[in-house]
Amino acid sequence: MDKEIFELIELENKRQNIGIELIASENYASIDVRNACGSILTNKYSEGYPNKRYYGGCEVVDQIEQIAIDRACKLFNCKYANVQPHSGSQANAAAYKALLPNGGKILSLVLNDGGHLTHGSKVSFSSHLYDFVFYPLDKDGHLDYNMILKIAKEEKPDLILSGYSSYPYAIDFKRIKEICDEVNCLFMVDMAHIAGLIAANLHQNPTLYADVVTSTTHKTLRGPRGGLILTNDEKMINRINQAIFPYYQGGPLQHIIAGKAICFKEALSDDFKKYAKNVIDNTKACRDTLYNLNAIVSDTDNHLFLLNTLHSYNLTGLQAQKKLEEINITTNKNMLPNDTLTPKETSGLRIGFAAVTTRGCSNEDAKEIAKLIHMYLSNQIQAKEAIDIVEKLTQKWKKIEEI
Ligand code: DSN
Repeated sequence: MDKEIFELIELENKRQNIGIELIASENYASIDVRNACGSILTNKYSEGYPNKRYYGGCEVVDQIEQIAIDRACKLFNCKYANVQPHSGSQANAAAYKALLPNGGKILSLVLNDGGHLTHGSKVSFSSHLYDFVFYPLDKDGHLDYNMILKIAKEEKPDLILSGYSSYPYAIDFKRIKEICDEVNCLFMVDMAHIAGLIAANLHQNPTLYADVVTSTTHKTLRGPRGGLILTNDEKMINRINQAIFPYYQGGPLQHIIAGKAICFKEALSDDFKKYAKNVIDNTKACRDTLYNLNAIVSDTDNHLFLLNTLHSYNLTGLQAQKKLEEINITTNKNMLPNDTLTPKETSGLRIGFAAVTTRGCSNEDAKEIAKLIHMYLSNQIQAKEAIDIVEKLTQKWKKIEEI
């Protein structure tokens, strides 16, 4: 046994159990998902796709991958899926390649307003391979569809990209599709953050409108760490498949694909629908409590909201993140719309309830967490007392290894 590593895994297990996890992109996969991901499937090479492999001995993994594809299509009500992307970034790279084989112009959200690195950041492959132009949020932090239309008419992009990393409101994909039709361009959605809410029919489904939809499987969807691509267009799925393998990736991770298949089955259940509703209710309860305590917060329609720590507590996002870590609450610093600080500091935090709701966080617990965050960031409570409250809450909830 490699004691060094297994002791560290045990330490991380302890950290996850004693902490309140409010990073909006994290969650806890079920024991079935984790067992599949830790299974002997990791031993198998299977470059290619079901029944079209470059290796022998793929008859079993062919079935696993086909089940994952079929369940993904059922869950998101679409015709074709590629379940091989190792991550959301790989999924986005392949989607761009399939949509714009010769490069082109992509209209995407200003990154500081909630876009992702692969949505045109200077430090990501995306801005090196494609010509990105951007639309901003309005002064209240909402999408302004008329503004998107105006910019699209000026810029004439080949593709409009929607789906964000820190946008707390519902997205009208139908409206963006109308804009795409008006300016005659393609439409792509990266639904990674809200995939679980879409699966539970609590958000408009982008597969009805977009040419290609990408996602991760480990955020609100609560599966293994990995990516996913969906489309209703037969020509497009062929291009997507080629863009994943052999263009960007080699051997698929069949142990993770098995975990994705299990996650899709779990997400089709009534229990998952209740879970996703609780995520939204808990997020709103925490946000409303902070608002009533006079903190400056965005509103929320989904699994996350933004807390302006600079103007609420005179702390940068980085300082607030570090301070909450002292009492075992994990969040991440996040740029706010029109932020005046750098991405390394930021003016606020992104707070999400997907993970703690999986452990059994109730609406009352969510309100208590809000009060605790407020009191600790405004120095009204000592660390020792705050840690005791965190411990009481987490001890009531499910242990990570029992999920
Ligand atoms: N890093 C993820 C997030 O935290 O939102 C996006 O990939």
